[in-house]
Amino acid sequence: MSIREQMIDIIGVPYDLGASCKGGRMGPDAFRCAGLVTRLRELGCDVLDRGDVKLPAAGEPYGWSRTGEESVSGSPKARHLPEIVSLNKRLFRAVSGSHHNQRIPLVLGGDHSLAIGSVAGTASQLEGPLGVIWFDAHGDLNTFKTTPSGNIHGMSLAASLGYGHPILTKLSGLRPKVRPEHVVLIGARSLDPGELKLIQQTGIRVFTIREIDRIGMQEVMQQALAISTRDTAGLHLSFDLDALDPADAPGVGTPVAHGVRLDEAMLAMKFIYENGSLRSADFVELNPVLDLRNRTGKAGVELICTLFGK
Ligand code: Z70
Ligand code: MN
Ligand code: MN
Ligand code: MN
Repeated sequence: MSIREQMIDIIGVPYDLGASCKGGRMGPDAFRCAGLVTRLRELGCDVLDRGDVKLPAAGEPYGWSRTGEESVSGSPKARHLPEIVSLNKRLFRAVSGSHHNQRIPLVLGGDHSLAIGSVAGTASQLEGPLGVIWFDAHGDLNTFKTTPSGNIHGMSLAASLGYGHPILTKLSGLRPKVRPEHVVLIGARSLDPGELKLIQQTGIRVFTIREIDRIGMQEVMQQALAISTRDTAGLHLSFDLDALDPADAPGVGTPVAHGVRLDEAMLAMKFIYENGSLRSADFVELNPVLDLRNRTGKAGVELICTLFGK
């Protein structure tokens, strides 16, 4: 397939408020240092680096919680809730703006709680339903009621589906942003009891590592793209780098053994590119503090370049 002229807006979200492990706040710059913009331009993409979505400095009246912990109506804690809500509203506007300019938002994290704003922004700009492919070692399908940690990065897919506290699910409008029958989770190997229950209840298609090993990434992606693009108006890719094997991606907060190998993930990106439905993407959970010579940042750049036609 020949390379399309693709117009990409890079949007950084340099925060790790949704994660226990700190350092993800430097993720966006680590992607940039690995040459992301230059590499995409070499492919023929029209790339604008829009800089970072930022919160006002602490102390300004935007609800920075002093303790960083909020207890909401009897539920377990959701840590840094006001900041994460504010950040996602800003990201929602940035992502919506990119679509308005006919550009593809490429959101760099930062922790995975940013997907709440990113998915909502893309969903708000499509003519029909949104399909989502979510690469992750985890499910990110917890709610305030089921979370074992209080970390909002473990709740972002649930929130996008309309499950959880209204402050997250109704961040931008009342309706769920995506329907379970259009969602695919790939690479999952660390799911909590409440997440397994929600998967059963909703029927979300999950491709575990075991299934990838059994049927191969080509078959996985054929099925994943069929599910996420059938009767949808476009596709969002949310790629948590901890989906990858820790040997290929050591720079993540919560590495989980036996992940997706980089060559398998590259193949997956190639299939998404060839499908042609991609409208937006996140690459998240890059933690340069834990990385080895930016290996994970470079892996992310290779994945992104393949996603855009390398
Ligand atoms: C767990 C939780 C998570 C990433 C950890 C972990 C979630 N399910 N996500 N690291 N990237 O706390 O909800
Ligand atoms: Mn995640
Ligand atoms: Mn994860
Ligand atoms: Mn394997």
